[in-house]
Amino acid sequence: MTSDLHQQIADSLESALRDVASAGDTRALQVVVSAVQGKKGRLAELKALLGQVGDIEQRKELGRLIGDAQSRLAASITIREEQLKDREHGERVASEGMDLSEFIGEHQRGHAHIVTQAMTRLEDVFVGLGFEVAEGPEVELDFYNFEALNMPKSHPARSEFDTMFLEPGSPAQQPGSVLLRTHTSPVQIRLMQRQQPPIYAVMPGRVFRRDTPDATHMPVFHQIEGLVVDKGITFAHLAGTIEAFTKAFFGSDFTSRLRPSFFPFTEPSAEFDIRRAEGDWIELGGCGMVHPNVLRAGGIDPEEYTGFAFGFGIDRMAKERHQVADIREMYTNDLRFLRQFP
Ligand code: FA5
Repeated sequence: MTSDLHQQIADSLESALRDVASAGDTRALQVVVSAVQGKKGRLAELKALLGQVGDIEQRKELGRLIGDAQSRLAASITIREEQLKDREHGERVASEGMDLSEFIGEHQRGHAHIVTQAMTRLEDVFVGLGFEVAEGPEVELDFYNFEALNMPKSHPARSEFDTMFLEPGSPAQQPGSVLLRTHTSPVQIRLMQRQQPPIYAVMPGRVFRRDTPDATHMPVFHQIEGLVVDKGITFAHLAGTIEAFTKAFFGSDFTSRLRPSFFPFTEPSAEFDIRRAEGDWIELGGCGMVHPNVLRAGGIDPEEYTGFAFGFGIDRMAKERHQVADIREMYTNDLRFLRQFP
């Protein structure tokens, strides 16, 4: 009887291993597994027969053989399962993947979006004027977006920036201290903190406000900040830079004007408008002489250095340059619109 059992153990292991190896997919494997490993599996049935073996040593030995067979079976199931999962994953990826090799022809090649084009051109114009290009984060701290720009907690000008706040990322941060930047001016502070004058830099980027979309407003738009800090910088340098920039970016049939205005971070402050020969004045941005408190927040001595800063709306510049009637048109992603500006 025991030699018979030996044989049966070997046979049922072999047949179970064969079944596992021939399972063609994970579902078929599951069926095989419940048949060979379950209570009704052949090895389990053989184990139940052990009670009939009288000799205790032989019973032990047979028990060990069955245990070994079960371990080998379990190992082969794991290996087969991995193989099948790998194969099925590969097949799924292949079937869901897009064929990016399709040839769409030379004439249908894409091009940069009208706002990206404006941004690149702006950078080119300012690099041509001797400026460097810097960047800062879109998720900002209250400190950089407001506080260091001479807008302490209770400052009324804060309410002009309809701000989107984020949940603080760490328990050390106060609620309301993390936000999506409402302008590119915080990059001024970051730049001053890491670089001593002379500074001649522009800082383009995306900004966010809870503004209702209309012909000239979007809740997500783009600005380019300018910052110059050096010895002996005056308002005349600011006016000259803006005039040079207007001619270079828009062409000689555009003129610019500066209108007195107010920003907490500049003193004096002005608003910057442009127009075509026959057109209406369009507000493009704000500018002014950097407020001494802002220089101090950036670690620069206002007794030694002065500076000017500006912040223009890039989307409005693209709109004016290409005579687009409504700023929202630029974000509907209608190819018929976008293809007009190759
Ligand atoms: C500012 O954001 C100041 N940080 C600008 C500045 C920088 C002043 C440095 C002084 C020194 P203002 O909120 O006016 O200012 O926005 C500047 C420009 O961004 C506007 O003139 C306009 O061209 C553009 N802009 C403002 N809101 C929107 C909007 N919702 N959609 C599109 N463009 C906008």
